[in-house]
Amino acid sequence: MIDDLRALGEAARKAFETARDESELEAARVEFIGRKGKLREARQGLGRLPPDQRPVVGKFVNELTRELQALYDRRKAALAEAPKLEEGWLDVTLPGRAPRIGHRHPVLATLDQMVEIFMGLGFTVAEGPEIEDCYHSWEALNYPPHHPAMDEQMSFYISPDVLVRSQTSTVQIRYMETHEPPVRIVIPGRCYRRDTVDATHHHTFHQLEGLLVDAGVTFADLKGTLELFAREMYGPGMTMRFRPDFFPFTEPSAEIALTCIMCGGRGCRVCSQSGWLEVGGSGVVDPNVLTNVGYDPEKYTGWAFGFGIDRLCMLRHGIEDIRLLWNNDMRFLNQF
Ligand code: 2U9
Repeated sequence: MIDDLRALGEAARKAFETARDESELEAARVEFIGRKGKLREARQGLGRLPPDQRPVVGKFVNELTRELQALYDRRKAALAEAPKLEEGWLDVTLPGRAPRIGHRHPVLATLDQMVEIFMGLGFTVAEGPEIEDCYHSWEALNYPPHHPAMDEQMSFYISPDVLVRSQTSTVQIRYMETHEPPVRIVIPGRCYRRDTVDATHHHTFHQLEGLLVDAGVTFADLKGTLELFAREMYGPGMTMRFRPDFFPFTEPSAEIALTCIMCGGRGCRVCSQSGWLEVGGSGVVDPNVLTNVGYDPEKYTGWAFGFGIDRLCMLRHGIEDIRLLWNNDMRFLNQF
């Protein structure tokens, strides 16, 4: 009988210790120490034993019952204290989930590279608001009232005097209003135009403009600076072409073209067989603009330039449709 009880005790201990949740533990309790459980049966069988064995076996049954009841209580408390295990087993040997590491958008990476080159040339970065008034957008930049050059900018108006900026030139005005020469800044930033979206146009795009104002500054400095920039950005074989252009805020003004990045200047479909790609504009700051910000145009001269960053990014990577940059398709963006 004692041997049977020992085996029963072993089975009960194992059942309590390995119960994985409260229902398994409850099933073990009912089986071994419940009102109709195996220990109860054993206690009822005591009467059939020879009288001299009853006290020994009875004591054994009592001790086993106490031990198993204590074991059950401990296991029940342990399961109650580990609610996380109820939601599923935590397998600490599983490899963790690596956080997804992002990367810069190709347009911003292009912008950073450009800014870095100009910082190496002694320029600092200035920034300003994307929502502007008409004074900083037009008047201060020497646009005569109702001049058709404003139509070219295809601006989004919020009210008759408030618009989202169509060029970062507004920031140059704001910077000069609050700083004295010498000025040597680049302005990277987002701009907006009421353009119909197609493969080469987007309503939201990025510019990098630069401005240098000091005593004795000439157009030759502008050419030297931009040529150096082009070689830093695209390699020593890169050349720049300047052709006369018109902007209300610069006089003289020049369109900037680069040796075609696709064909190296030999002529291809991307550059319409010309060997050149137009990437921006530049010029000597109009004296009226300097006067508008309170600088003496007899004392100071300056030059400015502007690049379309999205366009430079497309050329750099051979991207043929600007929409690919902005529809947030990670399969596309992850290539850069
Ligand atoms: C001030 C004075 C002069 C900045 C300039 C351009 C010419 C130009 C284009 C580049 C590509 C616009 O995004 S784009 O289409 N920019 O052609 N920008 S001169 O000249 C300035 C700016 C501010 C006060």
